[in-house]
Amino acid sequence: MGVPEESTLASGASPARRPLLALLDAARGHKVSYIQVHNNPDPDAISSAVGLRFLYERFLGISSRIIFGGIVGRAENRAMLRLLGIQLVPVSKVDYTECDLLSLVDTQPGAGHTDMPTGRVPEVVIDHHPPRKESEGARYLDVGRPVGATATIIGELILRNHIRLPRDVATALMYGIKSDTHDLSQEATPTDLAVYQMLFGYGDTALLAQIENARVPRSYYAVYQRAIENAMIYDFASVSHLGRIDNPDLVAEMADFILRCEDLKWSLVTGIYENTLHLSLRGNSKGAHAGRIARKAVGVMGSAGGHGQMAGGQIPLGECDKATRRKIIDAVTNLFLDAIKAKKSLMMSLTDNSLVEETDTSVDGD
Ligand SMILES: [Mn+2]
Repeated sequence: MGVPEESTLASGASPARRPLLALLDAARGHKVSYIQVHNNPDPDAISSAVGLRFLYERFLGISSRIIFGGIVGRAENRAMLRLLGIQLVPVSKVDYTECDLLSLVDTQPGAGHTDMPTGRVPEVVIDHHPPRKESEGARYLDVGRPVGATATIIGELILRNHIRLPRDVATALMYGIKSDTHDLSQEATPTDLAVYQMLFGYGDTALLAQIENARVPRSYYAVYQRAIENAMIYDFASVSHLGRIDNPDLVAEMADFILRCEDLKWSLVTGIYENTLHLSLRGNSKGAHAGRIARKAVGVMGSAGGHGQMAGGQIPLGECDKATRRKIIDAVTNLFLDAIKAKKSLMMSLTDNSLVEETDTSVDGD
């Protein structure tokens, strides 16, 4: 199968084929390939890496290691790795000097949430986040396209060229698109929908459902409890600090959860994982500039990035004491509320006012 398809590809230069040929040209001839995702990778990052690895293997015979910093914490993401047989290698276990083909997906060099040697220009960068200066110089660069997921870009490269996709790769890409676009609603473009539809023919929806409904530990409910109890509403925004967490993905999950409250336009959640303050920001209005707001909230203390309605950031805390940590968290809260022009005096806890008449919940009645 490989040979005819490759020759068909090489002979054509239709607009759909051009990007794939350019990508393969950039990667061709290399021997040691690392595909790097951002720290604490999400399904979009993981699936994009899986898709790119498939392309390198299929057309160039290059096998790749998918490398990452941080941890894979979220139950769904762990289920994705387990059920689709995906192996990730920690960046601490690899030697960049051995790698002659470095590809970054769903992130770019210089991004605060991507641990990699400074100054190393990757050969390939594919990311739907806004372009960064550090990406310039990559031999193949596809950044900042207004699509909801990087998996959409990779899926399009594959499917527009009528390449058959293995079931696990297709399922991974479906989950990547679905999770980065909130089930194809938020920030999903016609391209995301079209690629998802094409993937549908190859993927396994039963497996996808199994990933999405992954079992969770009891500690997960304790985090929900903390997120709710600590959530304060200021005007039209909620801010909740989780304190220490054992999985940095929890800030994003709780930010999404709280934003469902009908009174809110913004939700900010912070948590401390391994001496770093992680923050996640979600906005639900069309013109939300979450990335810009997150950068203002972090200020000079750390780094942040994101797109329209979703953003994240990190502030290194080092060994600072409790009082200093408190000051930093207060500063983030204030900078955030100033950036969105929320009135700090209009403050109440999330669950205030939401208690409608007390209903009888006793179980020993009757
Ligand atoms: Mn993404």
